[in-house]
Amino acid sequence: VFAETPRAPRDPILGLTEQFVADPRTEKVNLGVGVYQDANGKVPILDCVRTVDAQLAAGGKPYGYLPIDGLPAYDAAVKELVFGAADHDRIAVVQSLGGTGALKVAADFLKQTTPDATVLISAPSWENHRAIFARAGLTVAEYPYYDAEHRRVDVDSMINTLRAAAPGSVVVLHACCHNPTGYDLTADDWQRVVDAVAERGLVPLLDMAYQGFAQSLTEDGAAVRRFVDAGLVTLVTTSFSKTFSLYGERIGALGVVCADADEAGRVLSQLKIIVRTTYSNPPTHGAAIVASVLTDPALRTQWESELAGMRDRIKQMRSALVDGLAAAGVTGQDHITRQNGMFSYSGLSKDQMITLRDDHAVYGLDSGRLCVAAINPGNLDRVISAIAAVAG
Ligand code: PLP
Ligand code: TYF
Repeated sequence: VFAETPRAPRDPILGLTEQFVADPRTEKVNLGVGVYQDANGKVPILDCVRTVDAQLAAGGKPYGYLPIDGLPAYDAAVKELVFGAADHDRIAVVQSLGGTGALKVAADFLKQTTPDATVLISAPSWENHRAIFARAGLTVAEYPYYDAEHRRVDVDSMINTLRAAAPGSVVVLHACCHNPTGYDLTADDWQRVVDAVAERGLVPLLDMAYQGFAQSLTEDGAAVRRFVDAGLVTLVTTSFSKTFSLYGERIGALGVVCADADEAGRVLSQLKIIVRTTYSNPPTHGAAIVASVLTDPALRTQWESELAGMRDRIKQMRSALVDGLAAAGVTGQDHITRQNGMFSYSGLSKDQMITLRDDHAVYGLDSGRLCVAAINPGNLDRVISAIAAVAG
């Protein structure tokens, strides 16, 4: 039956990691996949996570099934973190398998409720956005975002496209730390987007995989609150993969802000059917960790400081990269410090990225995206000299 099954292409990002792992060169540096590493090049285990892990192990709690929509304490904590003071009764939340799982549940729900809607994603966007919504059967199109010439967001073109979109179109927005470019909207830009979405009757979906990696938890969550405060029905997908360094635990959430509590109850009932027919109910451990940290004041404070530590380290590496490149004769790289989050659209061409990989063992994406969160004092000089060699 599968004799004619074609071989699918590798995931362009995760496939690159396979290539990196197979590379025998010892000086190799992986700036491909978006994983934060500490100053020693290790994926950190946060101290707040270690503490809760030890408590959970000592508690010896059995691994029973969670409710379909997830651990109640977790869902409540997510509402508080993501939506702040908004009326929680009109928000339907389900725990999800990371941010990706939240996007998938959202995509299936949108296909069920608005099957003919077009989903607009940024040009460029995280490639999985297109793949997830297309696979759910929705039409995917793009709105302009990145202005390569000026190395910034082309917000005027973005707004023009939103204003011309068919009412009911879904607009996928990166709440902060845009992946892949690193360029975010300003507060004024966000207000223009909210106004365009409201006036045109579009459906906003904010994907927030990096809350706290740009400025702070509050500032990075401001875009979500802007849409909610404007009275718009809004979908939010959130992830704790990066912010808790819990990549493999697959812990995230989908929140749907509805018109009122009754609508939220009906929406939740539909989301639960999608979950039940996809994986029945979510895993226990990541939710227990995140819920405990978010609800215990001391652990919460500790987490916020560890999150700030990751954020600050990335910013230091951005500055060091710009300074080092300037010292190596590659000037005009200030855009790297204007970007937020784990990624930098370096401005390097596909050919330069391939040379970087082939001749210097520095792995980034063909688009020019580099994961600056994987740069550390031990590999910084190699990264600088490699970029200087291909850009010079
Ligand atoms: N959305 C964006 C924009 C991302 O960059 C990522 C990164 O992994 C995700 C969603 C998915 O996150 P997760 O690993 O939690 O599925
Ligand atoms: O963009 C990244 O590198 C991260 C990690 O299919 C990732 O978001 C990459 C590809 C993928 C899933 C996660």
